[in-house]
Amino acid sequence: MASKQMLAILAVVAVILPSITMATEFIVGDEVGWSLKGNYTAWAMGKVFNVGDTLVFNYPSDKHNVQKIGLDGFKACDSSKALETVKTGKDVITLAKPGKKWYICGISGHCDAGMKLVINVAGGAMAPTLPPTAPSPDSSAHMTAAFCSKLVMGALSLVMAFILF
Ligand SMILES: [Cu+2]
Repeated sequence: MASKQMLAILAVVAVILPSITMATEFIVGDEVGWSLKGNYTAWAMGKVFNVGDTLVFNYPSDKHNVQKIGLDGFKACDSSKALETVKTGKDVITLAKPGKKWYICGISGHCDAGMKLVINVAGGAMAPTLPPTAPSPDSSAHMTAAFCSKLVMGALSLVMAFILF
């Protein structure tokens, strides 16, 4: 009986946990960090970034910095267009909104040498920016359907758990 209860609990956890947004911490460049040696196109490839996740930029604070920038500034490596600059050497940036984000190193020549990162942040099921009226038919419909199916699955698992208990 004990093992059945364990299974029931596991089933509930397995279904409910993924529906809670779990923040992922991404170490930019992994062991290379934020560096002239990094290839941030390759690093970002295949990764899924969600709202609430964090980017960690590790680097010697006297060598580099991190600038959030728009597409034009990113393309031109023009640090004068930076929206925000951080330079502690261990900068943690929380991805607060979905969409494309561009980052460069603002030290002269570094962006051109490859210290530039573009990512696409996915909405996530818990995105707080759902329009209150007239939601667009496709995207929010999918989101709602996915969310509902998770709720139903969660409820079913709970019922199952109660029966087994
Ligand atoms: Cu740099």
